Amino acid sequence: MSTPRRLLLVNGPNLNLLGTREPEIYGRESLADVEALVARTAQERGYEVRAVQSNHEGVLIDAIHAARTDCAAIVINPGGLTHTSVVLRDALAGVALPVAEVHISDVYAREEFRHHSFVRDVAVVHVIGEGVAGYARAVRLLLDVVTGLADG
Ligand code: CA2
Repeated sequence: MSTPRRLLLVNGPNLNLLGTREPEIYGRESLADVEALVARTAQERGYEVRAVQSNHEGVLIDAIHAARTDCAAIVINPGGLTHTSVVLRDALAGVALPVAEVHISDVYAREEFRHHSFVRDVAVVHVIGEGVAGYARAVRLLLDVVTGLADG
């Protein structure tokens, strides 16, 4: 079966608030801006995007499971679940798709509790602290991986 030309974009809890508060940390762009940027960047390479944001862990898990059959890869900013969720990590490992982990802020320059990521070693691409533009770089790097897998 050929690889689907679709990416899943997952944004975790509180990222619906992007652009409304803490611009010094997260910038001024909204979640809609992020989703449009990712769609545009994927489109350049002939991929479409299914975007999900939720404040509920189970909704994110279900979206990740659904991607197993119809997406080529997953771009995820898990928000605070990065630092707490074995469940999210297990879901990503379980679907065995290539994953890009994105963080808008430089988590390593912030509080100690943000330095650990449960997702880090199930992701093949990591883009940390590059602002919203980091999502576009993550898409490009991830599609390089996907294309390499398809060719190999
Ligand atoms: O830097 C990132 O992208 C984070 O994943 C964002 C999470 C944080 O818990 C991680 O440590 C790093 C928080 C997302 C909350 O986003 C907001 C945006 C604007 C206003 C309030 C919250």
